[in-house]
Amino acid sequence: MLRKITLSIAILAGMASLADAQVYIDRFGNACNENEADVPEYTLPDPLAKKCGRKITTVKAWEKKRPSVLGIFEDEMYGHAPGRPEGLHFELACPDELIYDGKVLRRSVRICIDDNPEHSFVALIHLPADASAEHPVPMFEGINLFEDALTPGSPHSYRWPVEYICGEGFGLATVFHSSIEKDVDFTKVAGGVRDWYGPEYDWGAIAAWAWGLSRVLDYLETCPEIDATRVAVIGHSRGGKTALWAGATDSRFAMVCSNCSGCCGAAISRRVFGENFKSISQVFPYWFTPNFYKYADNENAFPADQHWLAALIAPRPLYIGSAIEDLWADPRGEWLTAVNAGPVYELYGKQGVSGREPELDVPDAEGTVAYRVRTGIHSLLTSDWYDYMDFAKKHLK
Ligand code: GTR
Repeated sequence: MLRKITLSIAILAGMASLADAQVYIDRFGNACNENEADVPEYTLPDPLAKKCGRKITTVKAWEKKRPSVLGIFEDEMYGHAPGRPEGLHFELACPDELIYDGKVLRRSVRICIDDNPEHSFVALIHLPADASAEHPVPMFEGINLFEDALTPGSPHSYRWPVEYICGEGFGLATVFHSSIEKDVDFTKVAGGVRDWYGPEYDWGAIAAWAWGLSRVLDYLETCPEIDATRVAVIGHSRGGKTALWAGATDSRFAMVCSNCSGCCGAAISRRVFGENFKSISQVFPYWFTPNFYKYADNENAFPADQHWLAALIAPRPLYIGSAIEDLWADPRGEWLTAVNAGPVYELYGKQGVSGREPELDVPDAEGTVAYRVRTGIHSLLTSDWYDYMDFAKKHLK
């Protein structure tokens, strides 16, 4: 691997001034800049700018513009997804069981799109065993990138610390992403939801995964022991991009947590730092609508930037988490998204991030938008959950 990582000791200021030349060459030979000094000059488009040049100053005017903002991301990045299928129904895939010394109830639910048994995927639901209709629990929900990650003792189980989450009074719903849509080019491997729906829709895999999360939420709404008005959608990396898009497209998600989501997630694209449009659209073309490819090497032509995506989540709580060594996901660009989504939150009388330069391992979480950059690499750690949980307890309890 040609990645040359230099860990600056002055890491904090370092978010602004990683001095050493760093370039990552992806497998298509694209050079991706990881040197702050080489970030090009750019002008961020203002989500509150009106066509006439004046500025949006009211919630009403923003909500009038909001569908067109959503439309930009549908048309140009993630693609259009169908709505809730008419034939949607749910079946228990196996009897509920109690795990973790009886403290956690585990349920496997088959989410069936229609009457074809192959058109279905399984969601795993974990609930505090004492969840009840009298005391319905709030939830976290997200796509799971490793099929075994919810198996106690698996090497990936640290990503979803079920016992901790349920011990805090929250439930957790996960779906293995590839059971909704394969994480490979569907023109080469069929059998995912985009294949079931056919070419009528131009959605990429991220939109398909987000759509799947909405269908799981449809199920959660049927459970009296779950409070479906308090569901936080969470995800790491491609799962973080998916969580942001799910939160943008489905306002039933009451909170969004994006962990190390990077390019086409929480990172400002115009910085062209770390993974960029050219690289992501060549390495992962099937994540996006084909219309997106024209922006390869042309981030400035995109009619929005990722803070507009974050703004689509307003006024709901949003937590953007980065890792300082995860230059590929551009921690500083993720922070700038949190900062620049702020004015839309302020329209609703909500506070964005403080605007202080990020301090390593210190959450900036007093507002409705939170940001934190932690020590370490690209990962969703159990310790990340502590910060997301604090935020969820503040906003969803
Ligand atoms: C990387 C990809 C990122 C991120 C990550 C992941 O290879 O370049 O955009 O999504 O995968 O999902 O783990």
